[in-house]
Amino acid sequence: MKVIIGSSVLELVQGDITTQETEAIANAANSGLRGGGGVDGAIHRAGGPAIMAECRKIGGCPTGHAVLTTGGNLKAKYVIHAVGPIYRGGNRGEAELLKSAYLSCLKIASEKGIKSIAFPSISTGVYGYPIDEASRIALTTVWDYLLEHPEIELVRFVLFGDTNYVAYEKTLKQIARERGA
Ligand code: AR6
Repeated sequence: MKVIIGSSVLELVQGDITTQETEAIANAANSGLRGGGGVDGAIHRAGGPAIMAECRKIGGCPTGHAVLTTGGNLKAKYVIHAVGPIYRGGNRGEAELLKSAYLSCLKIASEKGIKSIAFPSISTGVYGYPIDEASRIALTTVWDYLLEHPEIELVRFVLFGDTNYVAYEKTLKQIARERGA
């Protein structure tokens, strides 16, 4: 599914983020930037040791923020490591932190002149964020940002598996309807 926002494209695809040819891909990292399972593990495996070497130098990243490294052996030139919140019921500032994780990535992309970026569904795996709520935060944050930042031409959400894709598609359709798009 694809939506045009101003002069930019917001797109949902089902697939593996490590094979994307966008200029940057975002990672769902932990605050120690130590690598792990899920999409983080997949990105480090596919991108090779140069990514971890830079993560070690950077040392860490607070929840709700993001940092940039090389893409190593990936097709993407950069990885933007975002740290989403662990979901603890929803009353511990999770929504703001998740929004801030996406915004940090987008701001880094704008500053670096990165025109295309792919996102995984941050926090909805090991970190347990319910996907209906998380997808609404992810998609509204990106939508609002693209309205103000035409320098980013493409944002692609790469959803792992059918269920995740369907959840994002449902949310994006709702948002588009609400916004008359
Ligand atoms: N491409 C796209 N999405 C993927 C891929 C892939 N190759 N592999 C998994 N996903 P998670 P989190 C999806 O757990 O919840 C790690 O250990 C997955 O299906 O990767 O933010 C880190 O080191 C899910 O929809 O990230 C942290 O410690 C989404 O990516 C912690 O997990 C996010 O799931 C972060 O947890």
